[in-house]
Amino acid sequence: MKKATLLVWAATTLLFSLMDQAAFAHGERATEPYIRTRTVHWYDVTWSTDALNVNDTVTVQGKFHLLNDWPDSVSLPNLVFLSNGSPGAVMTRVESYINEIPARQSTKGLIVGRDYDFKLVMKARKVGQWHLHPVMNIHGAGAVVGPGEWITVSGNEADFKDPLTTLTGNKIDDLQTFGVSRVQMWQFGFGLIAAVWILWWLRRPLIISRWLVVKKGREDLLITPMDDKVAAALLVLLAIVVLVGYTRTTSEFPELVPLQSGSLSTPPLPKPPHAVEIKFKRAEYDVPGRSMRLSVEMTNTSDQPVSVGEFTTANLRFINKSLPAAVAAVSSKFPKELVPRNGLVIDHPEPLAPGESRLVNLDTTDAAWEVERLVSFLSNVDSRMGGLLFFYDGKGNRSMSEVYGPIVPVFKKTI
Ligand SMILES: [Cu+2]
Repeated sequence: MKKATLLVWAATTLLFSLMDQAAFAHGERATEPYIRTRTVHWYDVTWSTDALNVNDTVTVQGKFHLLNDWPDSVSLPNLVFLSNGSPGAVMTRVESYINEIPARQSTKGLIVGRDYDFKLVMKARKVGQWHLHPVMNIHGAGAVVGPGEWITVSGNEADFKDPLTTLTGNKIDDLQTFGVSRVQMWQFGFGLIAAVWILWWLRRPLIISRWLVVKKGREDLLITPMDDKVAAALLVLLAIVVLVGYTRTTSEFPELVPLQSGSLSTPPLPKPPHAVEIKFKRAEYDVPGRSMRLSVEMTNTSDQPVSVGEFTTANLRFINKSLPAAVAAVSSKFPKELVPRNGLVIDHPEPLAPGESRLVNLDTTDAAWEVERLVSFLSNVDSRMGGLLFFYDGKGNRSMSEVYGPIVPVFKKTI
């Protein structure tokens, strides 16, 4: 007995010591890799600041590309909602846009293969350090989380205010508390009526005695004339409450706008510059080496020599460190954990001349593949990878190409 008690105590202590660890992430790595690598590719994402006070705003903006190799098992982006990923209501979303069109409602008809820009304005509410991501919710597919940055909020939470002036000029001091007492009054009022009604019946002998009465065929004893009177009075009372409540509310707020549903639509951005045609040859993931290797044939269709600068997938940015334009494209403020240290290694790094075709092997080796839980593409029924390649010409102009195809797991290097 004593042994068992000790065991329970030890197990409980262990469990609580594990639970005590603070949760730093909020599921951004939980989405299946085939969704993170082959649907929404976020790029050029910036955060206007990483430290702010309560009531200050931070703007998250950038672009996203919808990959042509959209998985069959994922719903197409026919209806999407732009949102933010942060641990709870630590910030309030005050504005959101897709292609500069307000995105407070859902947006319909996004086109696979095209690009859009987005902007989120978030107002700090709770003091702390919060990981802030843009998120695209796709109807039927779920949330695709963009890159996250740690934002430090300081100040006094009690100072947080969310004021608003309505279309009719009514000034609301704080949306957090507006109308709350009215809602509570209605909930409490109806709760009280319900409680009185239940107590009216509960005060009498209950189940067994009533069952015996029914068994003896004397249902007439179950409901007294007084019950009928109380029921009628309650009915009249409820009708009066609803009627008076409705009349008073409509006279106090004569102009009401119902909650808005429906959806918006926007044409995609003009196609970004495209200088290089990609012919996918082969991709492998080297399990012990934690390395994703790609073999592609690149053809330069532009009139300028271009070089590979960056490969991006699932918010990871593999940078060709031998190309200054590519290195310069990564802001010093961009989250370091999303820029793998080993970068992108190219076996033929010399610029691709106009019209030239070349077979190029790209190597991305980093523990990030494991850390970001991207290697389960090896056990998917549809083992494919996808991403974006950025190219730079001599003048620093950037162009973009998609790359995607099947991937095979290997245990020693074959590319
Ligand atoms: Cu996060």
